[in-house]
Amino acid sequence: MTAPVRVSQQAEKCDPARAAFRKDVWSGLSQDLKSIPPKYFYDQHGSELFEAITRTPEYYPTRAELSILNDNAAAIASHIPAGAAMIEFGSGATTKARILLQAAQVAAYVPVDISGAFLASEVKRLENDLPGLKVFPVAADFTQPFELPSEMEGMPLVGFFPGSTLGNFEAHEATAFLRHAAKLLGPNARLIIGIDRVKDPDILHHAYNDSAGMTAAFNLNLLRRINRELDANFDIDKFCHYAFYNREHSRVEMHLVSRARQKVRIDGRNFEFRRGETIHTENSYKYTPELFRTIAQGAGWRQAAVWVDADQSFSVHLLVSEEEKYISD
Ligand code: SAH
Ligand code: AVI
Repeated sequence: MTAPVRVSQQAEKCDPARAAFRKDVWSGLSQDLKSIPPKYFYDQHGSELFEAITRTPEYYPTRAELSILNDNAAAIASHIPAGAAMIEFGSGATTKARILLQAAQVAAYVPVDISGAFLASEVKRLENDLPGLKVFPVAADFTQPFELPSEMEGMPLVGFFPGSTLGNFEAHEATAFLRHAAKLLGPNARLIIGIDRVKDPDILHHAYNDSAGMTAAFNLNLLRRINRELDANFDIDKFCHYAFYNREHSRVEMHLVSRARQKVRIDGRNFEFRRGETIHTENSYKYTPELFRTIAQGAGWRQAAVWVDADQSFSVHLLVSEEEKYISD
C-alpha cells in the first residue's frame, strides 16, 4: 500500500509556484536567523500596500525618481531607439514606465512582475490610457530564467528597472541579476535603472517607519499571505513590524518580531518562535554612486549617463551592455 498523500501536496503538482513558496518559507524559518525572501510580499494586497507606501510623505524614493524621470524624460528617451521594446523588471503600477512610454517611440512594452493578478489589472488600465501601445505582460519571477514573448524577436531591447528594486538583492544577487539581464536583452542593450543612495539615517528610518503604518501593514501582510496560501496559523497580533538602518551594511533591514514565545503550524510543519525572535523579511541596500558603478561594471555594463534629483537622494543610470562574454555565458 502506498503512503497517503496530503491534499496540499497533490495540489502542488499542478501549482509549482505554491511548492516553491512553501519550500522557501519552510527553509527560511528553519535557519537559526529566520528569514523569508522579500519577493513574497507581492500578492495582490501586498502590491496595493506597496503603492500606499509610495504615497506616504516619508517614502521619498518614489517621488525622487518620478522627479528625475519627469525632469529628464526627453534626454532619457533619446537613448531608447525608435521601434524598441521596453522590458520593465518589477513593473508594479507602471507609473514610471508611462513617463518614458510617452516620451519615446517604443514599439512594445513588456512589463514583467511576480504579482500576477495585480499585473493583469495594471495592464488593463495602461491599455485603456495608452490605446496605441502594444503590451505583452509576463507574469514571472525575474530572478529565475524566463522567456521574452516571441513578438520581441528582431526588436532592439531596452531594460527598465526602477524603484531601486536592485537594492533588495545581496551584492552577489545584484551581480547575477545584471548579468542575466545583459544576456536576456542581448548585444548593445541598454538598461535604465533607478538606485537609492546612502543618506541621513534619520530620513531612511522614517521612510521605513511611516506614521500611517503602511510599511508595517506591508510587512505583516506576508504572514496573512502565508496563512491563506500555505494553510498556516500565524496570529498576526503576536508579531510586530521592526525596521532600522544598519549603517555597517548600508541597508535598511525589515523584520517581523515575535511578541511572545509561540508555535506556528505551516502546511503541517511546526515552527517555534522565542519572544523577541525575528523573521528577517527584507534588506534595502543604499548605494554610493561609486559602488553602483563598480557592481554594474563587474556585471558587464558600462555607465553611459546618470541623472540625479535636486536633493541628490536618488539616481537613474543609463547602462550599456559592453561585454560579449556575459552575453554568451
Ligand atoms: N517598478 C515599480 C514597483 C517597485 S516595487 C516602482 O518603481 O514603483 C517592486 C516590484 O517588483 C513589485 O511590483 C513586485 O511585485 C516586483 N517584484 C519583486 N520581486 C520580484 C521578482 N523576483 N520577480 C518579478 N517581480 C518582482
Ligand atoms: C521595492 N523595494 C525597492 C522597496 C524598498 O524600498 O526596498 C520595498 C519597500 N519595502 C519597504 N518599503 C518599501
